[in-house]
Amino acid sequence: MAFELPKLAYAYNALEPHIDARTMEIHHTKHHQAYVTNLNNAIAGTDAEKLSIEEICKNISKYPMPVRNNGGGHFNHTMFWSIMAPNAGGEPTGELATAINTAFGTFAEFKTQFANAAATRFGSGWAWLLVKDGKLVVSSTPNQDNPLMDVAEVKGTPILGIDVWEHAYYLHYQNRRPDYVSAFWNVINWNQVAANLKAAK
Ligand code: MN3
Repeated sequence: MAFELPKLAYAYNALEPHIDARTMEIHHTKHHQAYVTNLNNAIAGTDAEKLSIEEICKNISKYPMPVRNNGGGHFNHTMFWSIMAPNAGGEPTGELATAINTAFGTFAEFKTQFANAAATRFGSGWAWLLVKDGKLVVSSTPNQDNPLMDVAEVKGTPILGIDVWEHAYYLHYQNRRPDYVSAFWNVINWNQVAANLKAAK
């Protein structure tokens, strides 16, 4: 069974004005589709065709670079679409809020650390909130790597991620990555992040 581009749960313009429709459409139909197509080509006829994308990521050092780049791209974008939603943002509640406060002291401090990880990732990559040894931590990865990968500097289960490749923001924000990261807080689907936390534990 080949990997497939997931459908979005909302329209391309649903995250405006924070993320514009044109960026969403190109990002989903061109960038993510290319990762899916190239991943399927890279694993065609190999045992990896029987594995989940998570299983592939966890042993990524055993695969050639096209699987790492495109498999990471597929996992990362699938999570990215799901942790955003229209009429979202605000602050998390319940267990997720407690876990963030336990790890970072306050929600504001978490936001500072996450935004800093996103801003300081040089070139293309991702910033993450992940579960590591039962605790929440912030990290970032280059290219399409992610914390599931056995090659990651900080390994764990990601529950929230932001794409800081220029293709994620350049049409609307040009070089202003910090403005895009600020806007991202308005579209975070905390219910999905909370579900991701539950699943990770
Ligand atoms: Mn992207």
